[in-house]
Amino acid sequence: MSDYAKPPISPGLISLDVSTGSLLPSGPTLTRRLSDLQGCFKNMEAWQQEVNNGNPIVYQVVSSVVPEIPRELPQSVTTIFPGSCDGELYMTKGHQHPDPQGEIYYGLAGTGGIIMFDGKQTSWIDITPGKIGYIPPGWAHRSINTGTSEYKFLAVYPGSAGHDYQWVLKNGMGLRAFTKNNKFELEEFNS
Ligand code: M6P
Ligand code: ZN
Repeated sequence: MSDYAKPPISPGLISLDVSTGSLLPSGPTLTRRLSDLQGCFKNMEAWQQEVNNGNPIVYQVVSSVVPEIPRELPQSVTTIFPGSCDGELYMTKGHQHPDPQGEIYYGLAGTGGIIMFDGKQTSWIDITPGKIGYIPPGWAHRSINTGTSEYKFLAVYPGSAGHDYQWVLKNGMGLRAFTKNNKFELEEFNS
């Protein structure tokens, strides 16, 4: 498996293949199956059934060799596969940054969006290839594939930011994204 580079890191070029979502050179790749998204989907029975019945891959994250440590600027390419669980669209776990730092997501392929939540206000941003979504400090963020093909985006974030998943499990994300009768719908998180 590829690993992160060890500081001090030399200036370098990274090639991004948009069709495969791969980086060269690349760091670790993370694969999240439906079972890794425990507590994320509204219909927990449907989630459990689909975990028992094949446990599909929901998304993959390919990291660059730049490590998640203070003052570095890591990047990653996330591919969310198309799909839904009882209508709730495939998504990332979603996280808050323990060190409140901003982040950008740049759309590479497919159609998707970002749900953001600061504990009070919610926001939805559509992402398509060429669009940049800005995540301000203090806003938890979750990505959604709203289409029928793979949704890919590049993330760039400060190495000190970190990932707090418990915050999302405790506070929710403000909104949920569904496909109903082939139409995209956003609903209040606890409706
Ligand atoms: C983006 C970045 C990563 C994050 C990944 C998956 O690539 O924000 O830091 O890990 O999306 O999101 P999550 O960690 O919420 O599963
Ligand atoms: Zn983040």
